[in-house]
Amino acid sequence: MGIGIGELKSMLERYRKSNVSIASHSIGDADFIGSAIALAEYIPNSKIIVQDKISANVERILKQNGILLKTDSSLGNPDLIILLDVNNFQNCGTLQTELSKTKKSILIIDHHHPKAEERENVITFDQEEYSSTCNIVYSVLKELGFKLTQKSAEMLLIGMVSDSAELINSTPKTFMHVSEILDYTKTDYADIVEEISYNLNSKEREEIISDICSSSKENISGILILYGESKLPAHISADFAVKAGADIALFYSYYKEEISISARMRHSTEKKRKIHLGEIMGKCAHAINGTGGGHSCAAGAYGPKKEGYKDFVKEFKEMVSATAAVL
Ligand SMILES: [Mn+2]
Repeated sequence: MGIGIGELKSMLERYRKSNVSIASHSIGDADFIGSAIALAEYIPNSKIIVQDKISANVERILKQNGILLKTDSSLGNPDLIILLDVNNFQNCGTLQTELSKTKKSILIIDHHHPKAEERENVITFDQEEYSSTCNIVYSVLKELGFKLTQKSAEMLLIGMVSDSAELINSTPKTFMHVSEILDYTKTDYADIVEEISYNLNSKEREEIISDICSSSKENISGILILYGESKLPAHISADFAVKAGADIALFYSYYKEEISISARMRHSTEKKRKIHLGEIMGKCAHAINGTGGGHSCAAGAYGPKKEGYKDFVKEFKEMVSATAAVL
């Protein structure tokens, strides 16, 4: 069942004193963590669920802000499950099975289409007029008259700015909320942008440039794909490759005993081709015996089977080429 902001407000009010588990897609990003921290402040008996890991960049941001985030890896036995920044169970990594089976009430708060799980126990707030989940959570907490701490408001701001690619993919609400929080926290916008950027030193930037130069480049029906190894975390090379001109970038790096693969895509490519990287990464993840998922333009996968990367790329390219063929 779909609801509007008024119903979302009364639902949160109703569950304020309840036990709530707040979860999200696999490899939580700044939008999930920002909105989860703010919501957890409103609902004291809540816990934030991270089923696998949060992105390296968000870990760094938390550390820089001195936020020690307490998380749990399983849903437990809550009165309500809130899913933030995701509108289906497939993208929820290892939580997928549990979410599909549970009879507990699930509230989805998201800003992505196409939507969404249609089940008896699922209530959905999913509106694209918000450019991030942080914008939705900010709106509803404002409606509730809840005063956030400075730190939580800043985390919401970071989520809003990073999810909108520094306000490029924005709506009128994005600008209104960002300006209100900047005013409330007395933060400089430039500091926030710097905080979410990677802060790379010259050696690291040299590595990125060399990884992008030595990556494979293929043009599939007008879509320029770059793929290869990244010595830094893969999402950094993928981000830079898109900034350098790739339509889609797919990079891998080794992380402990795993291979971690990141995909990024230009927003104009998403609009023209209707490609959803999160779905594709989820489908290809079996090649590395792992899991994958994420957003339409930013997604990841990881798994233990390092030698599966070639098969992963092959399938990935086939799926991209299949979407192009439909046009
Ligand atoms: Mn988001």
